Amino acid sequence: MRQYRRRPRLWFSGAVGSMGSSRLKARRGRVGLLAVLALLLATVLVVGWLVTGRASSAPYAGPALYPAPQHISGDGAALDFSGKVTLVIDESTDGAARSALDTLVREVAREVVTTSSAPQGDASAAGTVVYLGTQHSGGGPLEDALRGVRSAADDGSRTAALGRPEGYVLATGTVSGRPTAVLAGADPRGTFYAVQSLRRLLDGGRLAAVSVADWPLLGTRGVIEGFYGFPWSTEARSAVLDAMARSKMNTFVYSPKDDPYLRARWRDPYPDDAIGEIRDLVAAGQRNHIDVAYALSPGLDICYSRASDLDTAAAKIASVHALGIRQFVIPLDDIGGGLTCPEDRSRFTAGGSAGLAQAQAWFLNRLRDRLETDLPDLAPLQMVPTEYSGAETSRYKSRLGRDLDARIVVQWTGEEIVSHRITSASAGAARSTYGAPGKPRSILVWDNFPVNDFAQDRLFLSAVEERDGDLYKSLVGMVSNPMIQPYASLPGIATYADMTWNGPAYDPGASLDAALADLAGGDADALAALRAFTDLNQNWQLDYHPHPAPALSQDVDAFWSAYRSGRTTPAGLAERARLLERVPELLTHLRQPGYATDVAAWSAAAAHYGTALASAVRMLGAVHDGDADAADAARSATLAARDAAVVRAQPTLDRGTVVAVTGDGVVQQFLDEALKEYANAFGG
Ligand code: LTM
Repeated sequence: MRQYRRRPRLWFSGAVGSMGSSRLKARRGRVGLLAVLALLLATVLVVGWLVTGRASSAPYAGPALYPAPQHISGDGAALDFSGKVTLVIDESTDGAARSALDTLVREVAREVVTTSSAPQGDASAAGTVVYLGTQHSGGGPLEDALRGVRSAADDGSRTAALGRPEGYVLATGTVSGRPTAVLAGADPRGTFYAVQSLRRLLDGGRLAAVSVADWPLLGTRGVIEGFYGFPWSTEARSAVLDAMARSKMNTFVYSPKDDPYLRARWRDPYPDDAIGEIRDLVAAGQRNHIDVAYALSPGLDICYSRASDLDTAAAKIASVHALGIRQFVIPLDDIGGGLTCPEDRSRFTAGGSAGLAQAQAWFLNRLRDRLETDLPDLAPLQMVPTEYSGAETSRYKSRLGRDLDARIVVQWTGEEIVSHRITSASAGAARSTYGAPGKPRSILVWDNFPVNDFAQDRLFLSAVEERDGDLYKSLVGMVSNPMIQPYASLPGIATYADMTWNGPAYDPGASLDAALADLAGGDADALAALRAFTDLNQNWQLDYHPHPAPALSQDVDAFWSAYRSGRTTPAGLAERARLLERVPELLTHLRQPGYATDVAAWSAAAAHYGTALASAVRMLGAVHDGDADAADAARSATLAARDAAVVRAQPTLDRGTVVAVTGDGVVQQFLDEALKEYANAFGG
């Protein structure tokens, strides 16, 4: 069992000023590096063969693949996608995968030809050939090509990948003299994921020699829009689903607490405009191989035993099913602890919370049976219990576990509502707690990461951490409840995808850094700003984080240590301050323009803190030089910028306009200490 350990996160501590280097130098370096790698590769292969008597895989040397695959090697051939590319795609191949591949290849290739059979004749005429399809046992061009790019060392993992749900193989090589890539899925979704991996691995128009055999460890991986506050817009949901697909997530649960037709007015049918939004969401899901689940939350005023409420819930579900939704959840979280109607009080007599569990199980079992008859194509029904956290038993949980149909999946948030850690031991215990004797319950984690509805003045931009790597052994899935700000949630969601795809290989720091680089889309200045801004907003678990703003803290510590020992102060802090001043503008260059809008109040505060830091550094220089006038002017600028950073600027749905809090107190502490130095020198 591997545990994600919390450790100082200093991923962004590199000099913030160094951006860009000579392309020529980089290319020369790359050629040299390739020669060394080729030599190494040959040595490894020969030694591997001599020692084991079997073929060994070559190390892969291209861009890193996220989520980390189960198996990747450098077997095969490097391919050029910048010239002519021939796509060989059987007509039965998944539409989303075809269209994703077509779009991707057209971004880099000079000419794209699509055909359904293997190219014949002159080997050079087809350019680079790409086979895409879902593996059929019956054979065909895809299977022939897969045999053609066979790698003895990778045979076992390829067979494993193509035998598992959502698995895929991406292999390169030469087939009949033609440079060839084969993208083969175990099923349509796996085929789509092969294309997503190709997207990550393509470096401009080049693909390094690579052989990937991959599959997810956890079945359900996704996002639950389950927070309080402004529900996301249709455009934002569509952007989030597109990003989820790039990270191979497969589920989006629609459960915004402030959609009235889902909770407060759950009995009312959706009006046309609102149902249109759900229709758009389903379309985004279909385009991205993401199952959209709908959560109906009747718990505020339902009468569990009343036939008309059962009919209404079934009808509401049917109305959404008509849009193409096939997964349903009944969240009963955050409701009162009692029964609201006299019929329930006289029927469910177990007493207190056990009576509530009895009523809920009664209703849910009937709803499940009804849906099975009326809508037989549904995924297993899911529910969120009223006591949805903690693996310890209670009267409510044991009654629910005993009475609730064993086929209903329970959503659970871990040991706490916002769980610092989620361990396999606790997930295993929850299976028993919410199950019947001898029948452990299927549990899906509703993970309150990186949700900020309980602290709407904050952004939580860290990677997900401290989830056991082997949780996939105890759970059917995990979904992340994100922030009210959809675009700002994207990097955190990407780390969540990495953690759920391959828990044992998950590295929070590397995963977050890759997500930020992806969002910056190759703009080095924007990436530097994004990293500096992310650093200021790390403390998701408000009461817990031991390393506030780690990179800024490192610069502050280095500054004080030099200043107090009379050495020349390092440039890092002043450079970071100048970068922070540019954050609002630089964030508008990200691939997702919505990010800058989402975080506008926080990035404005960061910019003011940048000005305050820069002014304070100037003030300390003047203090050191004994220049009272200069110190005075810098002090006034420091105070003005500090005040500007704490104006009310962030609107909320239910708490008015709040101050956007950033920097985890590190800036304020630096300013306080700097102002003390001024006071010691000049009084005041
Ligand atoms: O976590 C659950 C099951 N319910 C609510 C969420 O809707 C809310 O977003 C989070 C965080 O505040 N807490 C809850 O209790």
